[in-house]
Amino acid sequence: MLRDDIICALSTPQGVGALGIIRLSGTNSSSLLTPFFSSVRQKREGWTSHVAYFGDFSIEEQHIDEILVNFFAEGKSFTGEESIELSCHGSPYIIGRILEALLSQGARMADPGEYTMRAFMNGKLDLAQAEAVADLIHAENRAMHDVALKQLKGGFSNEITAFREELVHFASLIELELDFSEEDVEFASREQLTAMLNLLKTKVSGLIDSFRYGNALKKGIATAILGAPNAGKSTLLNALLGEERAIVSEIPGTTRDTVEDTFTHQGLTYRLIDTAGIRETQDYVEQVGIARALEQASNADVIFYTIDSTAPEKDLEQKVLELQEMAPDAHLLVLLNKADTADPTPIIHRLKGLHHTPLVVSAKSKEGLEALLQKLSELTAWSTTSASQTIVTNARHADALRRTLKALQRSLDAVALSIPGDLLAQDLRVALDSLGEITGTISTDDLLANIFSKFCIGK
Ligand SMILES: Nc1nc2c(ncn2[C@@H]2O[C@H](COP(=O)(O)OP(=O)(O)OP(=O)(O)O)[C@@H](O)[C@H]2O)c(=O)[nH]1
Ligand SMILES: [Mg+2]
Repeated sequence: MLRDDIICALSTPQGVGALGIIRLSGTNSSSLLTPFFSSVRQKREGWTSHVAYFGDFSIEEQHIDEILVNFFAEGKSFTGEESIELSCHGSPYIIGRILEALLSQGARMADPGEYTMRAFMNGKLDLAQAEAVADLIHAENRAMHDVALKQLKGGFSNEITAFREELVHFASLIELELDFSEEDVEFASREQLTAMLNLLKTKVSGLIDSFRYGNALKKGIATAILGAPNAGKSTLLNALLGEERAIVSEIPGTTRDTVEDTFTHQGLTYRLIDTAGIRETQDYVEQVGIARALEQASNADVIFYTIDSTAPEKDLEQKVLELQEMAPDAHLLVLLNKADTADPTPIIHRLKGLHHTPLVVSAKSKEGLEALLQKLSELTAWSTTSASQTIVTNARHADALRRTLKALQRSLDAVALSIPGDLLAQDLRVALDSLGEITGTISTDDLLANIFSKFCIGK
């Protein structure tokens, strides 16, 4: 897949801007500039890595722009190849002329993600790190930024590599045994192998568990507001978003469809979803709305079950239990709303047996909302006591880890049942390969094309 031609692309956004940055990468890419670039310093000193050269860009006597050229020597650049970063004024005309000139000298427009793919192919980054580049560009909150940066710096890759090293050690001993199969020798202690496999299983499971959180981080933590009609759900949505996003009225059944918007609090992005009030109804549209509300509940990471303290449901204990059953993995927060006009104490007593400490709020006067946000942060922050310090945010990695886990379990079963070494070796190999897919030790052209096609052009 690696081609040795010179690629170029605009790395800054299309359109008018203060500056535009054009990147070139490939052997001798600096030579493409020779017919167009005149810089006193460059003429005097030649090209030195990591030096910026100021000069004029001209096409056949026509002066196009004053530009700044950063030169990166082979082996010292992001891609590992000789590279140029050319800053010009951000006019689409200027950028168009410069790209045209470079193409006329034999450069080719880069494919999406091709710079990062070259960096991977040249061993500057592994695959998980390359994917982190895209995540870093798209990170919209502090948590995603932290995870992407850690992954880019190789934290996750080091963990995977350490897992593989443990496995390689035993896999090679088992394979050695196969070479001496006539002699019935055991190089790999089955006791140590079992201990190692169990430890690895715990670590891999921890990473898989972190994906539920990582996925929520990436997409926004799904926070569904549920409750009876008129409980104040839409008022709460508006209060948390700080805008009049949903219609509020004293008529029960105002919200018919789900209304969704995001907000960021303490570095995490939440997808807040207002839903139709749940009740028995003959109205078809309302029924569909309620079905959608329940669907949101079953997919939610967090549920705000909102109760109108002035008119609590008779069967609210039952409702809380039902919700818990419907979304066993979700964090359920019971909110006693309209505390500005009603005393919620009797409801607090009713809920005592359910081990749910409700939060007393008023969506209208905003009292208790700070405490609600605080509680939300506590529930959704990645606990430092979790099995894994690393958070998996990539579905491809989660899939490879699940396959690793299955292969580890099969290996453990094989050891426990004293199954012949060749079958055990095969399972260990599957675990090794699945882990290797994450960092790209094992990769196919299709996989790489799929990953890098999702990148921007110029990255
Ligand atoms: N006093 C008081 N009134 C509130 C509070 N929250 C909401 N209300 C009022 O309660 C009524 C219903 O509010 P909504 O936010 O539309 O209620 P909802 O739960 O979205 O209702 P549906 O969409 O019909 O399910 C409105 O008249 C609000 O002004 C509150 O904290 N205190
Ligand atoms: Mg509503």
